[in-house]
Amino acid sequence: MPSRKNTTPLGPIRKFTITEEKATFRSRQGTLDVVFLKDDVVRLRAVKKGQNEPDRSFAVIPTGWDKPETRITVRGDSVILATSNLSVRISLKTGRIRILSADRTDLFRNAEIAWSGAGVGLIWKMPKDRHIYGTGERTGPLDKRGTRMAYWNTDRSGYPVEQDPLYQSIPFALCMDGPRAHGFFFDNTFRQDWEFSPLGKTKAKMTADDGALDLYVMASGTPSAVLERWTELTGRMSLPPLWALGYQQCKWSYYPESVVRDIADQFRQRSIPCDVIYLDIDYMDAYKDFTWHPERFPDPPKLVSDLRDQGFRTVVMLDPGVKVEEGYDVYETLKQAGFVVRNADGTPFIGPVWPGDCLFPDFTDAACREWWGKWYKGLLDLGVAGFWNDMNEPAVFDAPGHSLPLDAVFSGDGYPGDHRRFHNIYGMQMVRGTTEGLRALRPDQRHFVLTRAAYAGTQRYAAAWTGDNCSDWPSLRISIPMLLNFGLSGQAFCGPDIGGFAGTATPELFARWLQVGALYPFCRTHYAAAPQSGHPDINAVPTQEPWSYGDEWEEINRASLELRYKLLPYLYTVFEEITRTGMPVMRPLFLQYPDDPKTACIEDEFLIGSDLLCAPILDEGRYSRELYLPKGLWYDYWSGECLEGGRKITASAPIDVLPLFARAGSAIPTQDVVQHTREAVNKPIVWQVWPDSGFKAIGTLYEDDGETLAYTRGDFKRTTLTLSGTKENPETSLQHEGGYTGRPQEIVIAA
Ligand code: MIG
Repeated sequence: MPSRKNTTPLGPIRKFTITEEKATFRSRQGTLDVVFLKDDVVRLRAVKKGQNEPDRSFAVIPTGWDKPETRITVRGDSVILATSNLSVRISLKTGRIRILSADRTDLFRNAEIAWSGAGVGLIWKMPKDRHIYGTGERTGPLDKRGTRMAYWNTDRSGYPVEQDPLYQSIPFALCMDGPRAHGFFFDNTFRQDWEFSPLGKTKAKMTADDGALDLYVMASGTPSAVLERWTELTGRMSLPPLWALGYQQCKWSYYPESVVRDIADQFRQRSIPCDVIYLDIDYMDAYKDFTWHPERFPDPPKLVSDLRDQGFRTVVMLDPGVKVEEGYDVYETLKQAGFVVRNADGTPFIGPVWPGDCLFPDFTDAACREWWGKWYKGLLDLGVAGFWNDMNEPAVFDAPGHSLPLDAVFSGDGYPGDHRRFHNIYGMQMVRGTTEGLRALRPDQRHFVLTRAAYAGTQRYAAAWTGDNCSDWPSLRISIPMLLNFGLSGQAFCGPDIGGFAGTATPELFARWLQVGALYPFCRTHYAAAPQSGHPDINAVPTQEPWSYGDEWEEINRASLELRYKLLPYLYTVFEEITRTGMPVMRPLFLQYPDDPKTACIEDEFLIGSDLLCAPILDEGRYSRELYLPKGLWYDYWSGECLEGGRKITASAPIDVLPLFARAGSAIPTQDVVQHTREAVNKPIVWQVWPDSGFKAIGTLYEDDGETLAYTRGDFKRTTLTLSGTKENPETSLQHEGGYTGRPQEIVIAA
């Protein structure tokens, strides 16, 4: 929708009706429903006259919210609907909308709903100093003011740091007006385009190519409260298995079996901690899902169980395209059932991906998702621990738009539609099938699924990585704002390919990347070396394992991963927190310090949980950096030096040092280095206690069996450590909750 000129606004309201359920405003052009879902959440939904748009969402789940009390006032030519927290004012004369929070912040001012052809959009005035975050998977700056962005899941291998859009679409924004936060979500799966004028200007616009204007506005005050609402509305990740928090090693591809075994042996011989080894597409027979290459992997159960004995889990890849091949059972059953993506004329769509010509399962059909989920039985039975779903934008070779034809047809669980409507949720519905299948097959186990494509709410089914980045310094740098915005969008279990996927990392780049990568929520090295990725000889490509760069670098890389394993008890505790609150693992400073305006645009530092601050080195040849410490006292994690915050400091960062700081007043549960997560079972927890100026500190530790759902039945242990007293006479108390036994605990007080 290019400009106001070519569009038709909702316009004057000719009639309005108000019921218990909702308020409905009708104009000559369309209908607008306003529904308060909670005292601080309102939904606005507009459809064009004559448009028959099903009211259903892939993102939104039942919330259990109580319907709030709503007041209705007619004042002049306006109708005002209000709860204690939020008011929506509709001008009957113009159809324009104003949404205010209780503290009179203008969330949407002079907002106009308008249609253009099949498209729908919202144009409004935005305060000049509002910051915008979230918006899903994006390169570019942390603050999205002054940017244009699209939502259309896109496979772009070796993407440059300016690439937009990427693989995932999460049309949610977290907005900050000084310390006050609100959020909005434009729930529409068609292609969307958003544009926010730079700071200092006021134009804001979002459009979708078709469908309804379906807008949820969350006005909760603090950013953490908004994220709580947002993740109630679209769901949270469930607690991952502990091993999935360990380090993961991946390459396109490790094969044959002897290579995989050698990689595993190297990790253990060199004492470099690692929990997971990946098998990329080449483990399959002719890229056929749920098969194994007979020569490369002659005895998969033996391999997987030997790896397991060494403390490694195996994760394998599955792509959506199912090879067309007579006699191949996956293909035969899919063809027979018929739940496939179809051409406009009703014939099955066939397009090439890695296996050659493929059918594409119609994951928008519940029966298809169930069929897909059942195939995982064989892999689970032989011991495979996790699953990686790739190419699920979906990517189609040699095709216009590198995907399915726009008029391809999907069944849509009873609301059929075309590819324009279902493109952005194809990947989400694929991992939904995967995860629901795994849950049906192993109901008491936690599962790990990794996806490349997604829509809002996909964290309910899978973790995500940021696709095919590059082995260069700019790609390292943007990984920070990318992951921060990803986490603010609800996808907290995320990470990029450490070291970069395309190209070759220098030793220094890899070392610096692994240093910060050790604190990414999802910590995996991955790189492309396969002949198909343009390397004629897989053995001639420089390798990207922690030991690939010589002894000195190996020592640095080992230390990076050792830090992750030391901090695992803390990381796990932070992960458990997301499942209850929606606060991401990796947090921008403003999320913890919304009152401090200096934190608003910091995008090269971050917090892990609330107590650890990391300011990584993101440039070649740099051995110190400036960083901002929020107000309060901080400890240099390495030297224990106590530093006054609320100012910039310079940290020295020789090549083997990651600048890291602990918040005074915190207590961080750690452990001694282990080589993989299972090894930690009976090792003591070591509390690192960092007293504040009054010699107080508090921290929590969450423990459970790390594998099953027993914790949901009370089989967990939450410990709260409290420090009081004085330096000479410290007093610590440990309080426990839950029925799990837990590990022994030791306490170390810094300073
Ligand atoms: O067309 O499976 O993003 O991680 O190694 C490329 C091979 C297909 C793209 C994924 C990448 C993976 C690669 N895949």
